[in-house]
Order: sequence, then structure tokens, then C-alpha cells
Amino acid sequence: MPWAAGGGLVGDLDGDDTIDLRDLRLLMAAIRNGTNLEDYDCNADGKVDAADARWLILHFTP
Ligand SMILES: [Ca+2]
Ligand SMILES: [Ca+2]
Repeated sequence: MPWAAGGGLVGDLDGDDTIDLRDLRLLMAAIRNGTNLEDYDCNADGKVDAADARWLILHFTP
């Protein structure tokens, strides 16, 4: 499991310790709104975009 420097789970945007559709929904909203939050940059390339959505889907909590 990837962990952010702050101790949170990377990709867990709503802080419930799982990566699921709710987090994807938050990420999609951020992409749509052009919100460039560091927390939402799951693949750490400096942008919040569709690549992060893809990353999130690949890292869904089983
Ligand atoms: Ca979550
Ligand atoms: Ca990114």
C-alpha cells in the first residue's frame, strides 16, 4: 500500500481508509473543477487529471 508523507493513504481522498468509488467521485469533481490539490495528485506528476483517476481505479481497496 502506498502511504503519503503525511501518514494518510494515497488516493483515500475522503479519509475513510479505503480507496473506492467515493474517492473516485471526489477526484473526478476535482478534475472537472480544475482543482489542483496536492492530495489529489495520486501519481505525483504535479497535475490532477485523468491519469490520477486511472491510478485510483487501479488502487481500489479490494
Ligand atoms: Ca476513501
Ligand atoms: Ca497526477
